[in-house]
Amino acid sequence: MWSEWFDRPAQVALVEAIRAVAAQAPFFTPLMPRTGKPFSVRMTNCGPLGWVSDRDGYRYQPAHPDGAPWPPIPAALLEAWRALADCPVEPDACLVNYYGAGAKMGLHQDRDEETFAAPILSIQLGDEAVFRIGGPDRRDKTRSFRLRSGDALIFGGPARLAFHGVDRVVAGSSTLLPKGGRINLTLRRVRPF
Ligand code: MD6
Ligand code: FE
Repeated sequence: MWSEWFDRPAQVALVEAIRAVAAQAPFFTPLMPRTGKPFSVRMTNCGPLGWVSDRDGYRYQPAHPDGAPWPPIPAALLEAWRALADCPVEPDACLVNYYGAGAKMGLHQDRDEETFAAPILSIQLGDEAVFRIGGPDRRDKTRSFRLRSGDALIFGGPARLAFHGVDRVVAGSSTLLPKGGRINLTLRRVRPF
């Protein structure tokens, strides 16, 4: 983990870049497969592929549920990937999660990608998260720690398939987003290389 890999001006610039992404690809509320229960986290994507979830299941697809292709991944994020991911190919998906008041994410594994050879790069903006991580089995012991605005984290090697989730977001812990809340960006490689 790199604490504050992005300094405050870089965080401000990233928020602007994400606003531009969301202007083209508005945040949507994903639904749990089968039950149709809404996630508390709102999502959008940039890059050739984007992750979506609805009654039909979880998947990556080239377009927003509205039908428009996802906008490109902002240059500053691709730069961070090149600096941190130790991966010979570019990411082809970037999931943007927004946590408003009370939003959280249950323990899960990221395994919808077609390859697990690339790591996932996770970037935090805004309010602090209490992040929980365990092992490759759901029953493995977990531990939790705080992720702060500007932090960057690589999920690679054995951690690539570790169960993880967000217990809660600490309201008022950052002044980056005027209306509060937390943005998490995850850069991923979906297609094999
Ligand atoms: C979050 N992050 O931090 C949720 N997944 O809001 C994830 O689910 C995640 O941070 C895979 C790799 C890194 C992550
Ligand atoms: Fe995840």
